Amino acid sequence: NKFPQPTLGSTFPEKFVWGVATSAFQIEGAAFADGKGPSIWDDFCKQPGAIADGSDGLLACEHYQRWQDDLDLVASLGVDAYRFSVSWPRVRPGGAGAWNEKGLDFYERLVDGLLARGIKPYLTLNHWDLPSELQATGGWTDRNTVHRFVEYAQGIDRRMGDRLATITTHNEPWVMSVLGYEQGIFAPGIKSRAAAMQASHHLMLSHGLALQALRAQGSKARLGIVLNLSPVQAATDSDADQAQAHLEDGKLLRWYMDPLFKGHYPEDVIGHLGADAPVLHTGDLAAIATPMDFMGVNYYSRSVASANGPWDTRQSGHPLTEMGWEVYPEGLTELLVRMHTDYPVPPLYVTENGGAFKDLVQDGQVHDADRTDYIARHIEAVAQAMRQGVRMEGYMVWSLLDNFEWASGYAKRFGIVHVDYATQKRTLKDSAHWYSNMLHARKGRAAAASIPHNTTTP
Ligand code: GBH
Repeated sequence: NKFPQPTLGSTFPEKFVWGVATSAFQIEGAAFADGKGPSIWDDFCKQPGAIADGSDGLLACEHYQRWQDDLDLVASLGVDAYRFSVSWPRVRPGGAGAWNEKGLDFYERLVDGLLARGIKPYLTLNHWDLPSELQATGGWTDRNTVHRFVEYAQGIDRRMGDRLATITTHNEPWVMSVLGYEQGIFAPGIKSRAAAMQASHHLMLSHGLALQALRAQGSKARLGIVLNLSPVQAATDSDADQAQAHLEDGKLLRWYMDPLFKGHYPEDVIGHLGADAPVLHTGDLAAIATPMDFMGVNYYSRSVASANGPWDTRQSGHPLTEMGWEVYPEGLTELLVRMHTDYPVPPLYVTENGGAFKDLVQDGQVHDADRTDYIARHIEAVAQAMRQGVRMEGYMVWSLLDNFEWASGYAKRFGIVHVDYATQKRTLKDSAHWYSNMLHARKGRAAAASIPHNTTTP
């Protein structure tokens, strides 16, 4: 085998959770089927120039119709877990008011379908597709949205929480707030740093309040959040670059980790923000620091900080993915060890890791050696972190399927399963075969190990 085989036996315990991940807007399609309301991403796709290829999420992978076949595909891979998200406007179209039974039924069937196939459901409540009606009053900048989110969390937990392994409140609050409200390159397309920081605070507050509400109603699921994190390295050892790296680390990592685990926002970042710092109410920080049962990290690359403005990844000397992101697995070890060292973290998962690469489609096969190499090296980076004492519980590939890659549309493919959008045909790429072989081999070893050796047949 030309790919490094991770030594699963020695480093990863038998109960380590291997999975694949998706999100609702990126795969479901059926944007207005069965009573679903519009989300801010349905709206954003209509803004001229917002999506690179002019596409939208109306059809996506048609997962809403094809979910049973897709779950069979997930099962065939031999994974332990499937991470997916619920579309809030599918289950409560206006974000408040009436619930949509057909939407709730869809996710309940999905959860039961996973359990029937022996796969643990890892549910995310908010993977960015806020109901449009809540955006009309300011979206995440409006404190009202916090309370609507808590109700949404309670409704999902009441309906299916008894069958979920975990509930994640938010996927990547940094992306939602900074890319959505400051840079405006993601929905809702706003360009205001003050709005972004207020949105960020409300996302974190709603996370903490949702945890409290779910615990109060006796939720059986383990509860946590998912952050997109990277180690931030200085481009040079000059004082200016080091200072820039410290600030960027403050905005990306400490801005979220400090309130979650230390009960306050980082002072240097608050100072840097000045008048753009968020408005807090008494008790908000205590709510955000509500203990979690697990935490997820989405890791794609490192970040390099330079005082001279954005650092061009092409000068790194490392291979780049189709997104222009460096392939830098060492950064994952560095990040996990740092989280474990600097914060009292609960058990950690890598909830997303993967890359957009050029696939070679040939004779019914899809060759993606770069993706296999990327995944293998990052799994090895997780193993390295575990050997240094980090408590890791699982690893999930982003993504199960090629899908709607947000502002990049369908042009960038992250799947380990290829989707031919003209026919919706799914084809396992070489990386899926590699991942699946590894997981089946592991199951084989586990089964062999559980056969009692010293028994004699009568
Ligand atoms: C995730 O976000 C999303 O959760 C998922 O829905 C999405 O499909 C997937 O990643 C792939 O994009 O320019 O080198 O500094 C990823 C969050 C934040 C990761 C910005 C890359 C910039 C890398 N991204 N980050 S770089």
